[in-house]
Amino acid sequence: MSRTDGSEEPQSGMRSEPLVIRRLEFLGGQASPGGWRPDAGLPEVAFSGRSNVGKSSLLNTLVKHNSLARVSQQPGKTREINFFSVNDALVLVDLPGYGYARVAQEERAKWRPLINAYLESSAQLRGVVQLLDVRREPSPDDRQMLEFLAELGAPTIVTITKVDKLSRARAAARVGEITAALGLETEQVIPFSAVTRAGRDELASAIEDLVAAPSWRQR
Ligand SMILES: Nc1nc2c(ncn2[C@@H]2O[C@H](COP(=O)(O)OP(=O)(O)O)[C@@H](O)[C@H]2O)c(=O)[nH]1
Ligand SMILES: [Mg+2]
Repeated sequence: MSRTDGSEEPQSGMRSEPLVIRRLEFLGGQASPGGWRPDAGLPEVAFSGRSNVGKSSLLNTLVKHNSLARVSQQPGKTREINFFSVNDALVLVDLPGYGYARVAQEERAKWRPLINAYLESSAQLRGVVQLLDVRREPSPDDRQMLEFLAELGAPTIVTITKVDKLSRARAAARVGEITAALGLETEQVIPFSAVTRAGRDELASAIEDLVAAPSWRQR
């Protein structure tokens, strides 16, 4: 699932496209708190959201490579934390989707300790991308996750997914409502669509900035 692609050199006079993927590698999955995970050598950026929010589609759009989403959708793998290295420079961390109504209570009890242990203990974590669906009210699980990230002090980017499902005006209004309801800063919030690819480059730039900054844990 690696690729080497020399065809994406920036044209003279143009700003280089953010986060051009030259090499993408699935490192493996973590199934339980304290279980196997890859060595924490590279900066990590994690992706969090409820099931069906569009996380696999967003990751796919971000890296322009469908292998990543394929791994993330394998049965069993969706309950694990999946790690992907990008250009041998950073690691994208796909956290299990939470809060799906059809998931048994017992299953639901597992994701939070796994996710929380990852977020609390990962020394190279530089930030978290939290996904919210433009058409849905943020769930209690969404709010708990954002509160947990705020308590940790982890830099958080919020992407509002599936904005193509609403008219431009309606989507902008919903983004404003969600931002206000959750007390977010406008600069933290990126409207996103995997269908139109709106927000892809903005998200990629924001991730580059997170990776370039020193870890908030060392500040
Ligand atoms: N219209 C539209 N549909 C989307 C978008 N992102 C995801 N979807 C759809 O929403 C469903 C769930 O997407 P998926 O990426 O698998 O969500 P995940 O469970 O969070 O990984 C699928 O039917 C996708 O095709 C988007 O930006 N626009
Ligand atoms: Mg998925």
